[in-house]
Amino acid sequence: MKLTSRSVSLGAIISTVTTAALGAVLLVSVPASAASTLGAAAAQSGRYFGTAVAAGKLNDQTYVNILNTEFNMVTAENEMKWDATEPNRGQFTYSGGDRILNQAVGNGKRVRGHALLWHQQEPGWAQRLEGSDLRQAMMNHVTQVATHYRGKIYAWDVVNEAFADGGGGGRRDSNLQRTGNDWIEAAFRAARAADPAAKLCYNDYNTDSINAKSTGIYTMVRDFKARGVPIDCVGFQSHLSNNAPSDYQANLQRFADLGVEVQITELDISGGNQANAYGAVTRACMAVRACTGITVWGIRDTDSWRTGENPLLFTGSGAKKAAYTSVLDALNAGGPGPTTTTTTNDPGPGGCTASVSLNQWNGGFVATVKVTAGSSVLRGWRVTATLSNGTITSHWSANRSGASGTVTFTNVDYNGAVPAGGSTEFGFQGTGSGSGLAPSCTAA
Ligand code: G2I
Repeated sequence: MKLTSRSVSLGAIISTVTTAALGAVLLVSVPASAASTLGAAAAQSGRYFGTAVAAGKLNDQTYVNILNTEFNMVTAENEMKWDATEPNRGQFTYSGGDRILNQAVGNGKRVRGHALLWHQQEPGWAQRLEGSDLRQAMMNHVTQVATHYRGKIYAWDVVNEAFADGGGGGRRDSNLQRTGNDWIEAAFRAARAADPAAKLCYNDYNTDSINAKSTGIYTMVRDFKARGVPIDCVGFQSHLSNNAPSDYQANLQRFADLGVEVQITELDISGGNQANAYGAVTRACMAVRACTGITVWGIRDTDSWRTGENPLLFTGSGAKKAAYTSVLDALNAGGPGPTTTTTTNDPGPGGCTASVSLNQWNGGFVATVKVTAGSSVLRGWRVTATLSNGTITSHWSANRSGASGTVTFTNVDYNGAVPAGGSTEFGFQGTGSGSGLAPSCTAA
């Protein structure tokens, strides 16, 4: 018997208790209190729930109210794309992207960056380039935009939609691809160098089942992991019709087993039993530990790029649809999530605390450590952490000494100063287990 706390009345639970055998009752898990918003419900298992946002709608009160209440991750629908951020070669404009980022951060949300390189929405000047001139422009674009947003982006879609549809499982032809097959890894390396704290994702559509296209991407990710190309996550856009494919979860899981996070990045579903399909997608993510969050591609049906298909969670007037309830229930039902452990010491004036968010998979892990200043400004910091069964293979936004046992991290030049009560993050990746890190922070 499966109970979801929102759909079962107290009377029904009591009658279950009085009529069922005790052993059966103990198997039933009813959360003490179910969360009432998508973001809070996802956060219970260490996940996020996000939406695409259009800067032009940030004056619409209904839109902003739903955004601020329900979501804790934001993607700029168009404003961080190449045509928006570099309309003329070497001239960067961040007004739309910054507006979305500032609105999100000001309301306690994180931001997914979308997208550094994509064959669509290239500015006209880039569409006319080829070869080494284009390659130089592409890498400069990645470096400039990732540097502008350095330290502020949770995850970047570094490369979007580079694989072809149809049976071959190969790359899509584009002027980007014609600069050489290594353009994707070159972009990931440039993005890592520019913003070492951002998770770096490959993002695509029609990859929601085990098919030739998703397998082509799977093979690329496996190769990147084997050769140390910095990739942290794969985005599954999930623009679906009718249903989630029956092997949706299995497909997410096979990527997770490569040691990357998986994220559902642009979810919308038209036709069929929409509430059921949304529930199935959400449950699939919840069942995959490395599935760190879900983003829907817009708030109300009238905000969707799929005009007339009503593929989202809110009606045009902002009312919650059946699909909303189905997603909320699935998030509240829980599932194994990215684990988060927190240790604190008493910082006192001038002191600091450290907490770690750990994404562990079979054979490896990524740890993100948050350093928080006490009641006065920090001028520098030192964090020690213990790796009893793991070895660090790479790290970012800190200096490191040691790779296993007691490992010490100190700030780099750009993140040593932390305002009173403020925080900064660094991270590392390793093989084996990252459990028991118990980081502790001292001012340096
Ligand atoms: O096409 C759906 C999505 C597929 N994956 C990548 C996403 O970035 C993509 O998003 C859509 C936006 O939702 C649309 O809003 O990307 C489209 C561009 O390919 C966006 O459409 C564009 C229109 O084509 C432009 O004419 C318009 O100026 O939106 C622009 C801003 O409203």
